[in-house]
Amino acid sequence: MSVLIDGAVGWPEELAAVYRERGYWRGDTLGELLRSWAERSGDDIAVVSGDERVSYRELDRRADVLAAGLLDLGIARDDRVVVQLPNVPEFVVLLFALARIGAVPVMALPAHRRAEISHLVELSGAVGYVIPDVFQGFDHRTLAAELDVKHVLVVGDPGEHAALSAITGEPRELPPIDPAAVAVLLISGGTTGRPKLIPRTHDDYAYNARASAEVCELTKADRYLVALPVAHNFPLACPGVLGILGVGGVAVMAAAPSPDVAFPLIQREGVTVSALVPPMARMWVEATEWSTEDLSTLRLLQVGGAKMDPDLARAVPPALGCAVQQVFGMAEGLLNYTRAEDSADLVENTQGRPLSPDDEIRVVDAEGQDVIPGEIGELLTRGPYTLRGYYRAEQYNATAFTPDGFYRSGDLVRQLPSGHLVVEGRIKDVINRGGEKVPAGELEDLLLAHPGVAQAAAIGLPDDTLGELVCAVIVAAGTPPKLKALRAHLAELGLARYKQPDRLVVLDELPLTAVGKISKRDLVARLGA
Ligand code: OOB
Repeated sequence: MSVLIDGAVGWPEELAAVYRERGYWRGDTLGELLRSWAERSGDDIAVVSGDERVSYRELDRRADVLAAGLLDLGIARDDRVVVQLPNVPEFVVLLFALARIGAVPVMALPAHRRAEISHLVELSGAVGYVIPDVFQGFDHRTLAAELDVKHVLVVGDPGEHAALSAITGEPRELPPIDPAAVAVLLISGGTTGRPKLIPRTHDDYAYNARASAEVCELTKADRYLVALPVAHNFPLACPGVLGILGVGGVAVMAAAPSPDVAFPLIQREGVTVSALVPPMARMWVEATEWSTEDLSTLRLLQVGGAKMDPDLARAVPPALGCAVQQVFGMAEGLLNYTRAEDSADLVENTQGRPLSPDDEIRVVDAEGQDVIPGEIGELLTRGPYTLRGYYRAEQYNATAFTPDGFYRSGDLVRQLPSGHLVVEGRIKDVINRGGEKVPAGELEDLLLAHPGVAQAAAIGLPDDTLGELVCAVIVAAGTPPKLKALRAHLAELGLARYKQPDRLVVLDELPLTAVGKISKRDLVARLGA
């Protein structure tokens, strides 16, 4: 097993050799890829954001200038930098600048707050934190001031910190970066306890984006709307920004995925493809009833992150005038897509099939034995772009992977003879709130910190709009707190708002399993009706 950077586990050499031989891993780094794209596409537009249009050549130049500036500042190879930017061109420039110097972005989401960010800084040992000044009413500079991180760089008004725009240097020849090294650290939503970091290498992430672009049949005529937060794997590399730049198309940045922001951009920029979570796809469909924008350029809408209702899958094409694609993916790696040639039945009723011919899929029972084909079991996977271990999580890795390196996804699926997967549920303790992942354990720990909470269980309850709502079930210590007070308490502790409970249920006692653990299954059965 190779070590990628301190604390990250790589693929065994025999498998790595196979992945190279089959052309999945081409030995390119993200930094070099941008250079070759700039040589190919020159003055073509790469990124659009508001009135700003950045050509491939200009993106390449900005990445060089920033890379030199970061080096001059003292940020070096293998250093980690927590990046918490909304959908702005600076995100793209920074991603490539860091890649060129071999420093590693930790992809925080804009909605993260002190609890998540301080954890990410600590876990990654980050030397830098890059933020907007104020985004959606939240002043990131105030949060940054509370953290123990050497460099805070701000897009916009820096206040007491440094402006990212001031980090410039004379472009220079840089030492080569190993394509097998970690390019980005993505955040897991699917793990027990605090979020884990997912190391993705240049080789594997470049393949992830390139192969996804092929499946989506992207060409340079495509214009991809970055509607979801760009730091998320889906809009970043499935095929997302990296995929569209790889074919010479245009990435159009949207400040938010809502129809009032997205539709005018689709019309103005002639957007052809975008990616959404199911609740937002539903909003787009509904908004077509009254919207006046011309959406006729749209040819493909990808929907994933949470299970899409077949009715919604059927409603997208007539309402939006485009094809729909189901995407069942995970930041850990494995991506499943429905294909253009799939029947309507497969597109509407399955979550797609694996991206790579070398994605290995097992569906196993509680004992880890393969189920009879077609039956439901846990999805295990291994392949050319699926992680072999979380970053700095040795103990956790011992159970999150099989001894032969399959990742235990925690998702319950069944596989059709065609290879398509149907997601049937999950065994991991995570709530999927409309595609946003809420690790139950993380929420429970913070609930227990409230003096009025003696015991706590966080569960997902079915919801028509979001798929699942976050429900806190507690046993009170003394007078039971109200939901509003608990939410205020969690905000005080710096938990992202999307992880806050939508509902509160107070019980005299929590049901237990035979081995004395809280039985969430019983709770969901009791409260979910
Ligand atoms: C995407 O990535 P993550 O890391 O935020 O979440 C992964 C988990 C999966 O393990 C599964 O539980 C759930 O989200 N999920 C779906 C799904 N897509 C993701 N469950 C049912 N149906 C689907 N279509 O969510 C992600 C990453 C890349 C592309 C798309 C989504």
